[in-house]
Amino acid sequence: MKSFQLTAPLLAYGLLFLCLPDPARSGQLWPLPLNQSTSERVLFLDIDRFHFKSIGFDSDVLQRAFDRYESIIFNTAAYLPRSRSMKEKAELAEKGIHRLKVYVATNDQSLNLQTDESYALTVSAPTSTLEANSVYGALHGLETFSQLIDRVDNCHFRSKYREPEATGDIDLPQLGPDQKLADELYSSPPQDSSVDWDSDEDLNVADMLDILDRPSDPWEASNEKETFESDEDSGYISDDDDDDDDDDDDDISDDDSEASLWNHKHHKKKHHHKKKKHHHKKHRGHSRMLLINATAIFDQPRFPHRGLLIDSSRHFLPVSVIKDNLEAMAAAKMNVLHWHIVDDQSFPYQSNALPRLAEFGAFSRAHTYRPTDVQEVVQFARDRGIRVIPEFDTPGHTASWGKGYPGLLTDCYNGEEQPTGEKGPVNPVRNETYALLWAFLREAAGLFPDTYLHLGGDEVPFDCWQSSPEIRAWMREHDVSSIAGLETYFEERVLALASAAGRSYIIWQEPLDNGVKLDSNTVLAAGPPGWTNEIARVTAKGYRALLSSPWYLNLGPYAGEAWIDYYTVEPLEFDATPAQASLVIGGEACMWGEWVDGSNLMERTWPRAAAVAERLWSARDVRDVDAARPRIAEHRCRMLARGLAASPGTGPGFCPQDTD
Ligand code: CP6
Repeated sequence: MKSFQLTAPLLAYGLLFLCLPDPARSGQLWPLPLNQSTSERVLFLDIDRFHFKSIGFDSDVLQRAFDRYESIIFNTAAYLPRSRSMKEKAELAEKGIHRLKVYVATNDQSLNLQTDESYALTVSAPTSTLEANSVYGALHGLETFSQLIDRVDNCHFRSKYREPEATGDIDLPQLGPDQKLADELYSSPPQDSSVDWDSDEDLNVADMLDILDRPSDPWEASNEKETFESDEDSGYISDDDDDDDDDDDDDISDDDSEASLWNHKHHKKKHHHKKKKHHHKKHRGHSRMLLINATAIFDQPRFPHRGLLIDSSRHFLPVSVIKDNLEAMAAAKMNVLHWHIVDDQSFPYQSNALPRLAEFGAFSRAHTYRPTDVQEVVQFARDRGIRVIPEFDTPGHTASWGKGYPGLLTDCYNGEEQPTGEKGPVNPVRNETYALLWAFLREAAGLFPDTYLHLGGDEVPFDCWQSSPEIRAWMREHDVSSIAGLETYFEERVLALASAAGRSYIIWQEPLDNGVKLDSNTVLAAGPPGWTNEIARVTAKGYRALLSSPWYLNLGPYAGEAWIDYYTVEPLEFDATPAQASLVIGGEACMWGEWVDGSNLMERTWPRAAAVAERLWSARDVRDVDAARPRIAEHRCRMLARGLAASPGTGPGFCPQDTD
C-alpha cells in the first residue's frame, strides 16, 4: 500500500526530473555560508510580482543594491511557463515568492574592520525575509539570495544536443564499398525511451513544481489550450498584491507595482502599446523559470578583512576593469580592494597637491586616475560593501615619483664615490622629503575615506642608501649605526605623517623584521617568503596580521587547477597561541600587475581569488576540494552570466549559458 502511494509521484518525479538541473548543482553558494538548512520544497520566484522591500533602516546603498539584484535576477529571464491554462498559472503564482523583505537593524553606515556583516535569510513564499544589523550584512544576504536562485532552462540546453533525425533528403558522403558501415554511422541513434527530448520543456518544470508541492495529489492534466500569449489582460496577475500578504500587516498600503520587476503597470502599458507587447511576448517565449528551495541561512564571515590587491602601476587598469573586479569581489563577499596604485613603473594617481607626480610619472596623460575617478571607484566599492585601501609604497618602489620630483630620491654612487646617475629609494635624510610626503598623504586621506592607508615598506634596496655620501654623513651625525636603523627612522617619520592625517596604516612586514616600532592599530601584510614564519613573527609582537604571500595569484601554476593551491591554505595553520591566532584578521589575494592589464586581469584573477574568498569567509572546516570544485565551477558560470570574465579554472566542463 505504502509503496503504491509512492509509486505514482516518484515515477512522475523521475520523468520530469529530466528537465531539471542536477540537484547537486542547483543554486549552490560561494562562499559557503556558516549555517544553511535547505528544504526539499521548491518554490519559484514570481517574476511578475517579485520585488525587494525595505522594512528597516532604508538607505541609498540598499536601494541601489535592490536595483542591481533585481537586474541580476531579471537578466536570468524567468517567466511563468507558457502553454498553461490560466487556472494552472494562477495556482503556480500562489506558490511563488512575491517579495523579499529586508530588515536592516541600524543606520550605521560606517564601513570598517568592525562592520557587522552578518545576515539571516529565510526563503519562503510568498514572503521571504532578510535581516541584518548593517546595510552591508544585507548586501551579503542579497548576494546569497541571488545565488540560491536557479535558472531552469536545461531543457533548452539539452535539446540543442538532440541528434538530428536522418532523412532521405540528407546527402550522405560516400564511404566507398562499406555501405553497411556508412548506414550504421549515419542512421538515427536508437531512441532512448527514458529521455523525452521533444517534451515541452516548460510544462515539465511546472509539473515538477506542482508535484513537489502536493506529492499526494494526482496531477490532473488540463485540457485547456490557452497559451500565455492568449491570456493578456486575463488578470491572472492580481491587481492587488495584498491578498496573499497575510503575514505582513505593514505591507497593506504598499504599491507593489512600483518596485516589481514585471508589474501590473507594465502589463497595462503593454496593452496600450502593441509594439512593446509583441516584444515582451517574444521575450516571454523563452519561459524559463527561477526555482529556489525553501531555505534558512545564518551567515557571517570568519575573518573581517578579505582583500584583493590590484596593481595599476605595472599596467594601467581602466576604471571599468576595476569596477568589474569590484563586482566579482562582491559576488564572492570580499570586502577590501587593496589598490596598489603607484610603483616604480608608473604613477597614474593624480595628486592635485603634487601635480608633477602624475604629469611626469604616468605612462601618459590619459593613463591617470583623476580625483573624480577615485571617487567613482570608492563609491562603487562602498555600494558593494567594499573598502578601498590605497597603497602608496615608500621608500622603495618609488622610481616613478622621481620623474616629477627627482630630489625626492636618493642618488646612488659607485665605489669611487661617483654618482652613477641612478636613483634609489626615497631619500630619508632630507626634511623636504617629509614635507612632500605630508602634503601628499594629507590630500590622499581626504580622497580615500577608509581609516587605513597602506604605506608599503617592502623590498628597500639598501645598497643605494649605503653608497650615498650624503646619507652616510647624516648617519654619523645622528648616531644611526645601521641601515636597518635608517629604515626605522624613515618608517617612523612617514607613519607619523599618516597618523597626523588621521589614518591608521598597513605596511608589509619587512620593516617590522628590521626593528621598526609601530602603532598598535597597525596591520601587517605578511608577504614572501615562508608565510608561516612571517605571520608568527608579526603576531608574536602583538600586531595584527593579514596573510597574502600564499595567495599571490600571479605566481603558481598557469595550467592546472591553481585555485586548489590557494584554497588549501589555512591562515591559522602556524605555530600560534590563541592570542596570536586572534590577531590574524584575514588576508588578501594579490594580483601583481607585471603580466596583467585590462585585457586579461579578470580572467587571470578569477576564479582564483574566489578560492581565497571562501577560505576567508567560510568556516575553517570548509576545505574539501572535491566538494568545492562543482561549487566554484558554478560560481564561475554565475560570474560569466553576469558579464564578468573568469577562466575555466576547474578544467573541462560547461556552463548552462555557453550556448546562448
Ligand atoms: N611589487 C611590490 C611587487 C612585489 C612586492 N612589492 C612582489 C614581490 C615578489 C613577488 C611578487 C610581487 N611586484 N611593490 C612584494 C610585496 Cl613573487
